[in-house]
Amino acid sequence: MARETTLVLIKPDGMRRGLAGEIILRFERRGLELRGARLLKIPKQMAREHYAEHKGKPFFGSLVDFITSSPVLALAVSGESAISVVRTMMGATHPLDSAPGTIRGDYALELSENIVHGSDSKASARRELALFFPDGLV
Ligand code: IDP
Ligand code: MG
Repeated sequence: MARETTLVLIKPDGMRRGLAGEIILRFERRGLELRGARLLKIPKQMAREHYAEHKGKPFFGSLVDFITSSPVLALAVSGESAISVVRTMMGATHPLDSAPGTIRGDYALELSENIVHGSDSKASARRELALFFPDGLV
């Protein structure tokens, strides 16, 4: 048990559909705390860096194109076991496998447009938070 901070991105599809408020509400109601928020259109090079683990996979190019297609909301979300709690709240990567009650299970159907990103480990969270919040958190 430990307090953690994780990076959440409300992806371009989530922003275009006006779901940012609902998603933030879910995290806040769960007891998680916002320690950073940044609305930005991700530059291509930054997207390649963010998704570096997927470099070389067939969907890498379309993933980078999609995440850079319009603004995202980057959030630093803190709380007890925040990394795994947020992943559980997001649901499975493919929305068709995501349970009802999860963000993807309630709002998405397509793998490539699955609304949210959340760091998948302590190492990823550290790396991704540094990329999106280079000046640190409040
Ligand atoms: P995650 O977002 O649940 O951590 P990852 O495996 O890290 O899932 O993949 C990053 C994102 O890339 C996914 O959220 C999804 O939108 C997209 N993606 C993953 N696998 C595929 C695929 O096989 N084809 C197309 N897009 C994919
Ligand atoms: Mg991932």
